[in-house]
Amino acid sequence: MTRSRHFSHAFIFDLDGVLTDTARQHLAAWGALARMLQLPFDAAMEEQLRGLSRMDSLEHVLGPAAGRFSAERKQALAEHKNAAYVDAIAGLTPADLLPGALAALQAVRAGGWGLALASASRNAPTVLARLGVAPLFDHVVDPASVAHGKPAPDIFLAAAQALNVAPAHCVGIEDAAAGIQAIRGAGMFAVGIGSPQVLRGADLVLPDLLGLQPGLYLR
Ligand code: B16
Ligand code: MG
Repeated sequence: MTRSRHFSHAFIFDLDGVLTDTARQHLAAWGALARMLQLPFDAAMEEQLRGLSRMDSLEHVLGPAAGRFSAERKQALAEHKNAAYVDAIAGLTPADLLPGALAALQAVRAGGWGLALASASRNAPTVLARLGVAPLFDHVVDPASVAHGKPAPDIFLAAAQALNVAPAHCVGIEDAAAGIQAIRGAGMFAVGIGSPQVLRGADLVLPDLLGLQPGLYLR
């Protein structure tokens, strides 16, 4: 759904790890799958998985063992992981918004700028609804509609196009290195949420959304 208006600028948010800490539940579900398959799963892999699509994440978790699994088995493993994730997010409420998230979204709306979601997650509409913030968004990109997942810029470009705002007038906000690469590839101003060591390449890195000042990043 796109609420159509004319926007001079737009803010395009990632979901998991930015607005809510569901990155934690994604990683726990992947860790459980790796243990079930007796495959290694370490802290470095956790960082690399952030923002990747479900099937790209699965390839990463399987690593060199990926060739041993048929396409059907991979599909079943991805569904197994998703079932664990869906269970884990069943009880999400607005209290699960990360600090500063609601105020950041409200500040964008108060500024009259466009607001879109560019999450790789097919569960994003459910998560947004449970967090109580779905009505604030002008557009939510369907990740199934874009050809290439993050780190490709496609999902951010699709958001800008839906809002009819030039990429140079958009600000993207991400917690994943792959997401920052996607935003930069789209030609947008990139705000990283997390650690500057991990989010190299971002125009600005903040520890959380509490310090977000949307009006400062427009060009
Ligand atoms: P699903 P984001 C991403 O969401 C997660 O960071 C990533 O861990 C997950 O694999 C991906 O969504 C796909 O999620 O399996 O629910 O479709 O960070 O882009 O909001
Ligand atoms: Mg994320």
